[in-house]
Formats: sequence, C-alpha cells, structure tokens
Amino acid sequence: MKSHHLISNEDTIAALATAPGVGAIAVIRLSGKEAITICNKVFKGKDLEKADSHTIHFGTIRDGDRIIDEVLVSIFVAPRSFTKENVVEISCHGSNYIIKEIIQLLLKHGARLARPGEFTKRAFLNGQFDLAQAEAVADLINADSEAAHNAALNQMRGGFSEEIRKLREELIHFASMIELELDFVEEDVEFASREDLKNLIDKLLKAIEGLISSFHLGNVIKNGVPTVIAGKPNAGKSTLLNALLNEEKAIVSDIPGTTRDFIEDELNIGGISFRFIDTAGLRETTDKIEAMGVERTQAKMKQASLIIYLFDLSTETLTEVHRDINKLENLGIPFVVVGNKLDNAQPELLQALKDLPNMLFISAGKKENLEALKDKLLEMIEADTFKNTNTIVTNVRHYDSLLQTRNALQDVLSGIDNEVTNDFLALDIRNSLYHLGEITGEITTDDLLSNIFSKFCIGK
Ligand SMILES: Nc1nc2c(ncn2[C@@H]2O[C@H](COP(=O)(O)OP(=O)(O)OP(=O)(O)O)[C@@H](O)[C@H]2O)c(=O)[nH]1
Ligand SMILES: [Mg+2]
Repeated sequence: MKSHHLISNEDTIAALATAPGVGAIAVIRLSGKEAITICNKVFKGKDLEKADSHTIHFGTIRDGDRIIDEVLVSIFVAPRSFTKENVVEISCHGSNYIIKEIIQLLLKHGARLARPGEFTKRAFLNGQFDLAQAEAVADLINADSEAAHNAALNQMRGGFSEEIRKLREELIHFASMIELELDFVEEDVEFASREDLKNLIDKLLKAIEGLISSFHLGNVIKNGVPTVIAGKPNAGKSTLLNALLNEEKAIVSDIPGTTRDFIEDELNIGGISFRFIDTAGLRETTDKIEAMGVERTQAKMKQASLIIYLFDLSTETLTEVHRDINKLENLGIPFVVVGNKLDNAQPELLQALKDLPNMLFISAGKKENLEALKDKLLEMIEADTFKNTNTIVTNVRHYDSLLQTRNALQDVLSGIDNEVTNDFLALDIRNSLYHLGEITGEITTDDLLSNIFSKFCIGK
C-alpha cells in the first residue's frame, strides 16, 4: 500500500529545531544518510561515525581551526529516529550568531536547508506514522490549552487513525467481494449479501456521523470559542471583560457608548480556550463612529459561537429584557442572558426574572458570581463530551474527507436500494474508500502532501 517509498530522499537536511531567537540553548537538527558524516566533519571530540545510536557527545564545532561553539551532539542511527533516517541533534548555545554559523557550516559540508515540515514529512514517508498523526504533530506544537493538547496527543498516538482504518478494512472486504462478483456475471452469484452490506454501511455512516459532529467540538478545542459580550451601552460589558481577564484591558466609564471598536482576548476556562470579545453597546445612535461600532457588534454576534447578553439590573425594564431575549432567539446562536450590577439591582425586576431558565445574575464590578458564569459557559459548549470521547476531529481537511465519505456511502445505499449493477456499486464503494484513505494518507497525492507540510515551520 505504501507506495511512498518510491520517493527517495538522498539529501541530508538541516534546520534549527528550537524557536528562533536568543535562548540558553538551541538545537540544530540534521537528518539524512549523511547526517552523521557531515556533523563529524565539523565536530571535534569523539569520532561520531563510531558512536552508538542514542548517545550524547561533548565537543566543539569548528570551521577549520576556528572554534564556533562547545556543543553536545546526540546521535540517532537509522531507523531508530524520528525520521527513521540518521539524525544528529546539535545542542549549542542559543545565540543567533552561533546558530547561523553552525547551519552555514553544515550546508558547506553537504547538507541542505530543510523545507517547512520536511522532517515530519520524511517521518511520514518512511512510515513512522500516518498522515493524520503527522498533522497532529503540528497541532500538538500549536496547542495552548489542555483540551487542544489532549485532542492532538490522542490523534498523534493514532486514536483517530485506528478508528478510520478499521472502518476502511471492513469496507475493503465488501469491495473485493463485489468486484469478485463482477467476474462471475454469467453465473449470477452473490458473494456479498446485500443485506450485510447495507448493515455495514449503516454502521459506517453512524461512525462517520459521530466523527463529523465531533468536529464542532474539535474546532472549539483547537481554535477557542469566540464568545461575544453584547448588550446595551453601560450594561457593564467592558467591566465584565476586565473582570474575566483580571486585567484592565478595556476602558470602563459611566458614559454610554464608551466602547466603539471591539476588544478581545483569550482566557482558559476548564481547559478550553475562550476568546472573549467586548463590543460597542447596542443602541440607535446618531454618532457616526458609534454607529459603525454597533454595526460591527451585530456582525460579530452573527459569527460568534456563544453570546453573553448583558443587561443592567439597576436600570432595565422587564419588557425590554423579554424583547431582547426574543431578538437573541431569532439569531439562532447559543446565548446566555446575564443580569449585571446585582449589587444595585431593582428588587422588583430581580423578583420577576429569577425563575426564568438560563438566566444568571452577576456583579462584574464587584466580581460576584463570575464562577457561575464560567461554569455556564463550559456547560453550553458541552465541554464534558471531550473528556468522554477520545476521538475528536479537529482538522478541517479530515472533516472535508468525512463529508465526502458520507456522500459516497449514501450513494452506495441508494445504489443497493435501486438495484444498480455491480460495477456501479463497486465504483461507489471505491469512492468511499478513497475519501476515507485520504485522512490517514493511504491515498495521497504530491499536491496534498506539499499542501499539508508547507504549513509547518522550518525545523519541524
Ligand atoms: N454598581 C455596579 N456598577 C457597575 C457594575 N459593572 C459595571 N458597572 C459600572 O457601569 C458603568 C458602565 O460600565 P462599562 O463596563 O463601561 O459598560 P459597557 O457595557 O462596556 O458600556 P459601553 O462600552 O458604553 O457600551 C461603569 O460606570 C461601571 O463602573 C456592577 O457590577 N455594579
Ligand atoms: Mg464598553
């Protein structure tokens, strides 16, 4: 199946593997047939060609007689390395000058600068892991919340791929049976029971649906939940943003219409990253700039995953609150209605509202009840589900392939129902297999590969 091996990679590549900039140490990585030989030419210390795999050696990197740095060199002999090629990691002092000098020296001695993602691409091509796992490496590096980290780690360890592969294998079995029938058209035999095939497709569709719907959560986990704080001027939106972030990020004042443009920042709640967006207060206004702000608020609300609708318990009327809830319902985006300024609330209003479902009372100014609000936000994105499901789709490419697979499987089903000929049935099954295979990389094209790996940084 792995036709990738045909692509031979004779070059030895080099790149900085740690983040660019000044640091205590920096790691320069070399991978390829000549990795150890090239490093040996510039390293003075032990003869690296005679070193065992997985050993570390102290010495100096020299350009002729000129010492560039004292370094530690780690040796990984093929195939026991990340790329399954010979790999050398040079840990040097983290100065930009040293890094540049060492890399140039390696290039002079026959290495070539690695392209973005080339180390990971080689690891994939050499069968270290499948494509979904390779992509997870990038996600893992970029993950900055616990949930994103867990999802990436799970995918990297093959959780997601395993499920796809199992489904694919069952389908391959049927495909071959049906293709076998094609050889016996005269005899009119049925190797693959149509009933069993239908059951399998149903099972597959269910699993695919599950993966497809996990994408919503996966996306949330990976990219954070855009959460718009909206409401009338002076409701306390900016105060709430500041209270949540614990920082004086937005200007607060008792003048209605203080916030004109939106202000946003991320906050990790329960392992999920929320992106809070403070907006201009919603009202009719003749002020040109404020009106533009209001327009932006409305646009932001439509793109949000969640809306916190804030109103002022000290001034708002019951009729107005109900009207606003109505408007929110028409928007069709999950929202939570939050009464602010609990410390100064009108008692009658509080009494009238307290039994409404999904209603919270806080004081942003006094930082009261903010924990309840955070719990509510987590509940709304069903954060629990990520703890129970280990298979979450976070990658838009996978999501697309799953949608295509679903379409193709539905074609198979309607093909069976309409008793189409076997060659059509076989074609639709092959089509489903194709799209499933795209996810794990059993099916790849050069375009797809370069597209995926070019999104990595150099050195990964
Ligand atoms: N008593 C009380 N006052 C509050 C509370 N939260 C905010 N305020 C006050 O309400 C006023 C408006 O607060 P902001 O946070 O600027 O309101 P906003 O919704 O951002 O207003 P705009 O940006 O104009 O739309 C300020 O004077 C705040 O100090 C609260 O919990 N209790
Ligand atoms: Mg404001």
